[in-house]
Parts: sequence; structure tokens; C-alpha cells
Amino acid sequence: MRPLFSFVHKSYIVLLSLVLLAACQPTKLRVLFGHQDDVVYGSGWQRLADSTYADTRSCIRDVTGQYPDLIGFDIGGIELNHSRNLDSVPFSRMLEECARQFERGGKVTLSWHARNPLTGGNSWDTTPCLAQVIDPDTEVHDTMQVWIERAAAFVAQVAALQTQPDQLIVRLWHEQSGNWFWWGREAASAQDYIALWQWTRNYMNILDINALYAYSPDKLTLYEDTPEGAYRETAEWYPGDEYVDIIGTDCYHHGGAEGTEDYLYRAHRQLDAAARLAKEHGKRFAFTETGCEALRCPNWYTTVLLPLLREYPDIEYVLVWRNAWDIPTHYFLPLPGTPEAEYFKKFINQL
Ligand code: BMA
Repeated sequence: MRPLFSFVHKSYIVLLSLVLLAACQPTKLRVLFGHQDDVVYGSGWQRLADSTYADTRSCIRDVTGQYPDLIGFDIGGIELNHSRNLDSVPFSRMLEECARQFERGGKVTLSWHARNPLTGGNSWDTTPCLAQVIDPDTEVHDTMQVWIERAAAFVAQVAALQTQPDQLIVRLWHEQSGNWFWWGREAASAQDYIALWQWTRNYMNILDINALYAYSPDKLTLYEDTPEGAYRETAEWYPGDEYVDIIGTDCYHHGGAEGTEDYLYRAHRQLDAAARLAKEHGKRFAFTETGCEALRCPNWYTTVLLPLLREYPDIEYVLVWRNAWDIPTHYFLPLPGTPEAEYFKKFINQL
């Protein structure tokens, strides 16, 4: 009797331990991970000339062995009929890589750092112009009409490359709650901003573009006030249910490890506000841009971003910004072979 009892007893303990071990494993998150310009260049390399698929390189694949779920591209420069965007990415390369990404079953998100249509300066030229932009009796309005047509024509080309539903996300007029863009809060009113958004989206509808549209504020002026203030500000500039499919927020970590508390404070305020608005309006929810430049807060992916994402299981995707090939400290994804790359792999394994 005794040996049998002992065997059953031991098996029971082993089984119980396995069950407990499995229960203690953190559950994986169902969030897609994205990186801006991931396949056209990375820190210290670039593929800006047309390339064959065999030449394809990817910042994320260099570290994890897998292509990204999501790639971000910016179409700033399309409004002037330029052949390259504001970061020198040829639009022909963008189309090539969008096609490859869609064929792999991945997603693409487009943003647009459009120039200031009054001055011709870049997006960060905050000379107020939005009131004129939306006034049909002005030349600035006519300029904007042409710019929207050019942007929409390019977006239509990207949309036509999709091989599955919902692969393209168009993020219009992003970070308007900040004071750095001409469509931002210092240079624009909520009413005019919404009019610009609706106009742009309506024009994309005319071209029958098959895409999802994302609204993504950034830093909120009222965030230090109350969660209610953050929500009110996010809601006040919301372009409306007919125009938006995804509600998210952009939020960056500054100031190294010492900046963690501030980042988490702002991220919570902004994500809470966006999540609430998304829920109330039956919209999808995303962390549309984040990152810690040059990983100045060590082990950022597993100690800061991962726990944050765990708090928001409804986030569909998170995008980090570009690894510039020509600015050594301007990167958001760890470089292969560094200790940060190992932390990043652990992070990716949790998704
Ligand atoms: C900013 C920086 C700039 C870049 C711009 C548009 O955040 O990365 O260098 O030109 O985005 O991509």
C-alpha cells in the first residue's frame, strides 16, 4: 500500500506544482507592436533606394527575428508633390514596403506632418492659419484643398494594396493637444480643428478609401488638474463618431529613469481619458505613439511599458517612433547586440 500511496501522493504534488506554476505565469497581452519606418532604415543603416525583397532589413527583425505587426510611415511632403517624405523616405519605397507588410499579414499606420499652408514652413511652424484654412473664401483654403487631394490620392494607393480587412490605419492631425503643430491647441480652436479633420476625412471618403481612422491627442493642458479635465479636453477636440474609428493617445518618456514617475502620471491621465472616450463612443482604443529616446531609462520596455500595457488590456496596438539612420541618439527600439535588446526580446515574448 505504502509505495502506491507515495506514488499517488508525489504525482499529486507534481501536478499541483505545475498548475500553480502555470497560474503564476503572466498572461500574454493581445497588443500589436509597431515601429515607425522600421524597414526603410534603422540606426546606422538605410534602404532608401528601391530594393528587392531579399534585401529587406527590419529594425525589429534584427532583434527578435520577426517582422513587426505594425509599421508606421509619415506622408509629410506629399502635399508638395515631393518624391520623398520629410525624413527622406521615397514615397515609392513606402508603397513597396506597405505592399510587403500587407502581404505578410501585417498592418500599416500613416501620419501626416503637413507643412503650414499659410507660410510654407514645416508642421512645427505654429503661425496661426487654421481659421483661413477652413474659410472657403481664402487662398490658403484652396492650397489646403490641393494638399488634401494629394494626400488622399497617396493614401488611396496604399489602401488598394491591402490583402486583408483593417490593415491600414490613417492617423489624421495628430497631437493637436500639444502646442507644437500649426493645427495644435495654441494656434487653433477645437471647432476649426474638427472642421479640418472632417474635411480631410470626407475627401478620403470621396475616393472610397478603405481604412480605419485614428484620433490621437498628446500632452493635455488640463492633465495636471483632474482625470475629468483630461477627459473633457480629449472629448472637446474629438472629430465625431462618423469620422473616427480608433481613439488613442501619444505620450513620450523624457528625463531618463528620473522621468518615469512623470511619464506614468501623464500616460495614465491620457490613456484613461482616451479609453473612456473610446468606450463611451464604441470605438477601438490604441497607444498611438510612445517611446523613450535612446532608452535613457534602462530596461524601459519590461519595467515601464509592459506593466503599463497590462493595465489597459483593451489597447489594440502600440507604436514606437523611428530609429534615425543619421542621428545616433534618435532611436526608440534597442540596437541589436546590446543589453537593451535582450530586455526588448523579453518584452516582445509577453505580447
Ligand atoms: C520627429 C522626429 C523628427 C522627424 C519627425 C517626423 O519626432 O523624429 O526627426 O522629422 O518626427 O517623422
